[in-house]
Amino acid sequence: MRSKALPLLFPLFLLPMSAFSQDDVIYDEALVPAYTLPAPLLFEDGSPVRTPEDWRKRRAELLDLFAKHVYGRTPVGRPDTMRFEPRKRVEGFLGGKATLEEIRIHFSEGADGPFLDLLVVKPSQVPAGGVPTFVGLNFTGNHGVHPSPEITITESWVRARKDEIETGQVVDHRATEKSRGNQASRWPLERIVDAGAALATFYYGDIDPDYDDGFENGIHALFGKPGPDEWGSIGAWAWGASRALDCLETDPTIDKGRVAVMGHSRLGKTALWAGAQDERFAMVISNNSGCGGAALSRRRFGERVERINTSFPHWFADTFLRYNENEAALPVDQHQLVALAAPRLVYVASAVEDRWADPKGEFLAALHAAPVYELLGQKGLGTAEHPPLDTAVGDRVRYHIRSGKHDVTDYDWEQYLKAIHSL
Ligand code: GTR
Repeated sequence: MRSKALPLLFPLFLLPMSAFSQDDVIYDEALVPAYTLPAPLLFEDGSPVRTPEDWRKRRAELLDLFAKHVYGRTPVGRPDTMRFEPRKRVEGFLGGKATLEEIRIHFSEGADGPFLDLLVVKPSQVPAGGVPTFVGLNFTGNHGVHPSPEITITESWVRARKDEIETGQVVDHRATEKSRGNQASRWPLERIVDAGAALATFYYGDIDPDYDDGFENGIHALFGKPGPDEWGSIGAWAWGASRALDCLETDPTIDKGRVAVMGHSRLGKTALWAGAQDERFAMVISNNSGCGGAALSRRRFGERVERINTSFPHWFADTFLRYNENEAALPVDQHQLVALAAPRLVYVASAVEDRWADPKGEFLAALHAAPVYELLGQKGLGTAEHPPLDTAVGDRVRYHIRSGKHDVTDYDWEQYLKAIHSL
């Protein structure tokens, strides 16, 4: 199918750009500016992308544009010095139905360099061919995904929210026993294992602690301070997801053809960028990823480019700053990031109360990624209408908007489990 620039006719309320300041958050569709999305199926020179072979070239062009202008280039692949150190194995986990493994992925030769601690929980009974597996990035440490004392508490620096300090879950940026299971509602291990799938999760701060320190620590310190168009934290976390997959590839009980990358919010942005770059991921899940994730930047609804670059200067490449209050100049928009998952399954999930993340913008990105899927002989969303609440739609591009707030819930997991089993 041929595509051309997509003129989208949204209510035109033309305010001069300078009238927007960081404090003028748009929560009213009438204030969304008119915009034209860059076409996924047009090369930068304006010529059409007509065949799957053309798409491979266009894909490379788009990856390069996202690297240069948004997330920064990833300067290293899999390091030669990387090694996997099994540290723990527990049979009969979760009342006998699961096996727990902890593996430390070292990125440099000595034991002092940066590492990633991977927690793998899989069903005790593994069919021939292995289990489908979610690589999920977590916010508080692997011990946060379940209260079991079998899970090792992270040694890494952790962020400290006020409530985590007050309840003694975090002391001096180190996690304590009290933080066990503090993210458990987002990681229904029993449900995942009962559905015959595995979870491989790691703490994103192992790769890069989530604060703006001029890239003195984490993986950036090992590979050198990034240049203005090199990886920020999202790029680094995405790289970590690929290294987790390197490790899983050595495990015969994992079905290599059915590994999904999954993240919520800033880690949903990360999952999209990881899946865009690393085609070994058979499925890409963006849970409430918002600005810099699945939401279209040009809509400027909820969080927008200037705000995210100001609040989190370390997440993106410095080059992304050029687009503060200047989204129309971006050579890409986020539907093209979603399209970079094609022809693999991509799942974009929104929550109705999560207006900061612009659920409609997330839906439209999924919708406008579909032409690429169709070119590759796959079905996209199957509807141009934003679906009703709690109704999953789509085929290789899936979407739902669930009731409730910015979070990961059982409803979301139910859909992700169905999706991974459809592969
Ligand atoms: C918010 C940020 C969002 C989202 C979220 C999260 O403060 O504005 O872009 O990433 O954090 O990751 O929880």
